[in-house]
Amino acid sequence: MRIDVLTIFPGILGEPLRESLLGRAIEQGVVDVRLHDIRAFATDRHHQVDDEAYGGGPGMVMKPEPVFAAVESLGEGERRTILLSPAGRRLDQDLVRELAAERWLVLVCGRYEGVDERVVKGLPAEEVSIGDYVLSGGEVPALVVVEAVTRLLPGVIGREESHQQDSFGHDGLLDHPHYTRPAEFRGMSVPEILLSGDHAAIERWRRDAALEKTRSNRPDLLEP
Ligand code: JAH
Repeated sequence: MRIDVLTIFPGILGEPLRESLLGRAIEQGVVDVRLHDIRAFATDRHHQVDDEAYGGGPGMVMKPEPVFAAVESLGEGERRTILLSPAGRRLDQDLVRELAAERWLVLVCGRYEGVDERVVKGLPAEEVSIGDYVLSGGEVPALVVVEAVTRLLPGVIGREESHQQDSFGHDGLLDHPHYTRPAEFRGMSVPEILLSGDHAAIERWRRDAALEKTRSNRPDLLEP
């Protein structure tokens, strides 16, 4: 899969993309992530990428021309273009799976008070939000999309870890609690059953514990 990320701060993404599972996936060529500096596509003397808002008010707006020029520099092809935006469709594991099935994604990161609406209308771009909170730009959300999508690509996660996806993915529950050594830590014991070696009983305990955690932390996930 190819993912192009358009941003005025490519440095925010550079290092995280080189680390850990994501770094390995890129190195192995499972995913081809390309960073592009939107400012390099501004044609004026000062490479200006923002301007005042029509209608007035504080804060600047990201200009459309450099964004369009950056997207058009990528060439043509079947792809999904996404603008990370607090006004977007909420990212969840269903959308992540949908995106992971694509061949090519283009992620546009806004800054300032927001991006000129003609980017949404004209590119066109789908708006995607990673949650209802305010950030300073779309770079961290873009990294979230890249990581969530890359984990699902064939060959990125081995058998051991693939179990983990079921926790959120298929039964729609939170994961069960996890324990490792020591069996007692600061007066807190690991549930006996997990030390019993009775795999059927452990499986039942994990189901119940997942359901209980979901009831407690995310009752909304259990609603019909
Ligand atoms: C902030 C452009 N869903 C989280 C999110 C995504 C994008 C932005 N904020 C929050 C954002 C400023 C400018 C995008």
